[in-house]
Amino acid sequence: MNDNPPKFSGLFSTGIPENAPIGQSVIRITCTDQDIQPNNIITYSINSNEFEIGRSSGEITVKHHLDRELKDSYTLRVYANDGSFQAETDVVIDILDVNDNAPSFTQGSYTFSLVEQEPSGTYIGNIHATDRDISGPNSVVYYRLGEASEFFKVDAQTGNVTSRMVFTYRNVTFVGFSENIYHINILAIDQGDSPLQNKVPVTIEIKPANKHPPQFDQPEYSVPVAEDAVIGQTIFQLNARLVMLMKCFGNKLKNMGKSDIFRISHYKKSVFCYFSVIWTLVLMLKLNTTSWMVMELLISA
Ligand SMILES: [Ca+2]
Ligand SMILES: [Ca+2]
Ligand SMILES: [Ca+2]
Ligand SMILES: [Ca+2]
Repeated sequence: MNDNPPKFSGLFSTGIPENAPIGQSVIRITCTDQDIQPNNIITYSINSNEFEIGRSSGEITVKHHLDRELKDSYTLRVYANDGSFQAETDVVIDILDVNDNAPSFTQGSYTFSLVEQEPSGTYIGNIHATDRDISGPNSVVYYRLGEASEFFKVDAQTGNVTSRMVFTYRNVTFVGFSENIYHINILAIDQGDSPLQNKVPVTIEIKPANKHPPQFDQPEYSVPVAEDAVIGQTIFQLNARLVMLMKCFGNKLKNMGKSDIFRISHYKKSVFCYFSVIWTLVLMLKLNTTSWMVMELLISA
């Protein structure tokens, strides 16, 4: 007579590599039942998409491809049935990492610039790659140049790109002249047993040095304004040399003061042979000296 339920013969847990093929054995579940046949014949079952169990063998096998980067552990409910009684237990299956992800750069390409005449070893930019494998050698990334270079190097750990020489900007004579542009490839390689790698193109453009940085003639200008100054009145005008330098280097004037009262403005006036714009400070509102006496505007180039 069937009066003894099946009993699992222990706790079951195991690990399996994420690249285990379909059908691979994971663990064998065993039960004891003190009855005699047929009342000790156990039928096993589980509810899982990834694993299946042999109904009479109790052997759990892989049913679908696994991916540790999607799910790194399964807890399966296993049922053992002797026709009258059903016992249940949990089986923990840890998915073990395999180095199946190559490092991936945070950008598809990188573009940096370097000013000429900077010393060898100057920092140019940083490249970075990540790796989806588990922390440890499978996802520890180091960097190196795809091809040996006498011009640039990359730090294996940080991904910092630096120069190996002093560059001189070459004056371009026509559009599309690429003498000042360098192309290199940088590899990111993981440290798995079978290392995986990825490559990224890096463009470095040599820029001309700003040999004549714009300078104001005075550290500070004090300009008296009559309280009955009219709107649109020119308060202050930058000198021609400064305007020319600003135009040369593409800098913009910034009005960081009370822009609702004064406006940094420019208007056309063909005074200079190269530049037809003069930068001026123009009054925008009627002044009210009861509320303030001194106003500061910061102009930067
Ligand atoms: Ca039984
Ligand atoms: Ca994977
Ligand atoms: Ca992996
Ligand atoms: Ca990896």
